[in-house]
Amino acid sequence: MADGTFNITGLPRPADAVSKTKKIPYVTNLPLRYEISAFAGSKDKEVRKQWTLYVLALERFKSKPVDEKLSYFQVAGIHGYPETVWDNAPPPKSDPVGPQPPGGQPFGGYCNHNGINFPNWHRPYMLLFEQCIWDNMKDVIGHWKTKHGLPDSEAQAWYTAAEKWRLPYWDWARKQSYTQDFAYPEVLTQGTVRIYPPAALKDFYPPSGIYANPLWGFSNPELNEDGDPYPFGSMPKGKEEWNIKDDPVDHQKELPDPNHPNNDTDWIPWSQATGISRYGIFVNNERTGFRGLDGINNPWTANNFLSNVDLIAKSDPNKQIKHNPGNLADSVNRMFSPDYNSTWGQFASTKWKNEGHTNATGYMSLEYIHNNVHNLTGGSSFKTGVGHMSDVPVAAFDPIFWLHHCQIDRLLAIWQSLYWDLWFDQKEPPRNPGSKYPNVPDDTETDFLQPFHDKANGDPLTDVWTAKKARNWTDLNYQYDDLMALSQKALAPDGTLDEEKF
Ligand code: TYR
Repeated sequence: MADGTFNITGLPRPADAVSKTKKIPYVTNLPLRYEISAFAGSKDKEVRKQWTLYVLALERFKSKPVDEKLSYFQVAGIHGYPETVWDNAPPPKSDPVGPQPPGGQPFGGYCNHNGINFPNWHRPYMLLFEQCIWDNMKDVIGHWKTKHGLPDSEAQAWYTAAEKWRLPYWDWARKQSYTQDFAYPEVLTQGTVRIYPPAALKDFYPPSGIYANPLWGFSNPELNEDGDPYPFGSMPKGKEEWNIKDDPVDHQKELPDPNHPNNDTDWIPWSQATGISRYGIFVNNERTGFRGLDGINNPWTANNFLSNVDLIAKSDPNKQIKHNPGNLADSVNRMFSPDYNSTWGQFASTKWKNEGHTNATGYMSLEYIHNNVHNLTGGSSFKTGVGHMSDVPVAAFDPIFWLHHCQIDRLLAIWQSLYWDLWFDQKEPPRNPGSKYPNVPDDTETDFLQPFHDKANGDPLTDVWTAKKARNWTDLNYQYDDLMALSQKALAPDGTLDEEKF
C-alpha cells in the first residue's frame, strides 16, 4: 500500500537462540542489553568492538540532516516537537492550548504519557532507536571496507560483533561506583571516551583512541556557513517545517503546587537552543535573556540532585508519595512490591492515581518514578539550571533519554517476569465519589502505537505496533543482562525448564 512504511523489526535472532517459553518469556542465547557502565568499561574484546561501533554509529546517526526520516533529529522528534508527521502515520497531537483539565495527556507529539500504554508505547520506540544505531554500525563497517580497505576477514569480525550488540541502559536505581551514590553514569561526565578501532585503520583515528563522546550532547546537525549549528527554531531555508518552538509550559502552570520547581518561569526558549543542555540554562537578570542555550552540561549538579532523595518528595506535584519515598532504589523496590501495586494500571502509569484510583498505601508507578528521573536528570528550575530532559516535548533530543528509557523498558521486563498475568488485568473501577477528574477511558492492548510500523511498505494506518504485539520482549530478540539470572530460577539444576515453577 501507500508509499513506504519503515519496518521496526527488532534485531535478528542469533541462530543458536533456543526458545523454552512456557509462560514467562525464556529464550537462551539472546544478545544482552547491558548497563552502560559495564558496556563502556568492558575489557572484553568483542564488547570493546561493540562499544567502538556504538560510539561511531551514534555520532554518524546524530549528524544526519533533519529532513531525513531516519535521522537522529526525526527519530527523537517523534516524541514531541516539532510535532511533524513521521513515517506516513496520522499527524501527532498538537500542543493543547490554554488550561488543561487533569487526565489525558497535556502534551503534543506522538508520545504516550499519563495512560496505561505509557511503557508499551516506549518499547517499540526503543526498538526503532536500537535498529537505527545498528544500521549506522553497518554503515561504519561498510565505510571502513570500501573507503579504507579494511580486509573482508577483519570486517567480518566487526559485523559479528554488531549482530550481537543491543541497546545499553542506565540503572539510576543502582549506586554508581565512581561516586558511591545515585548519579549519572560515569561516561556522561566526560567530554571524551576511549574507542578501539581496527589496527589497520589507526591512521584515521587519534592514536590515543581518545574520541569525542557522542553521549555528551546533541546539537543541530544543520550547520551555517561558518560550520556552527543553527538554533533549533531557525532551520535553514526549505527545512523550516522542522523548526522547534518554545514551550509555553501551560501544562506546568496548571500544576496545583506553587512550589513546584517548574513554576518559576512561564516559557522555555527551546527555539533559541543550538544544542541540548543539562542543568545548563539560566535566566539572565530581569529575564532579558537566557544563557546556556548552546549546549551546556553540569553533570555534578545533576549528581547532587540524583543523590538527594528529599527532592523526589518536594517535586511531587500531586502528592503521590504520602510517606518518605526513600531513595531511587527504595522507590523501585516499592514499585515491585504487591503491597504498593497490584494491577497493571497501578504499576504502569500515573493515570490511575491522577483519576482518583487510590489505594491505602499510596503508590509509585513506573511512569511516576520515570517523571522524577527525567526532571532530576535534566534540571527543571531556572534557579539551578534547566535542561531538555525535564520537558516532554524536547526530552528525547538528549542522548541520555535513550539510556533512561531502556532502563524503563528493563523495569517493565522485570515486572513482567514477576507478574506476567498482571497485564491489562484490571476492570476500570468507578471513580472515587466526588472525584473532579474526567473519566478518560483506559488505553487497551490493541490500541495502535503510532507512528511505529511493523511492516515494510505496509498500510500506515493499520500495520502498527500494539502493546499486545510488543508484550514479549524476547520476541523482539533482546534480553537484559541481569534478567536471565531471574528467569533462571525457573531452571532445574540440569538446565532444563522446571515445569513446577511456571
Ligand atoms: N516534566 C514531567 C513532569 O514533571 C516529567 C517528564 C519529562 C516526563 C520529560 C516525560 C518526559 O519526556 O511530570
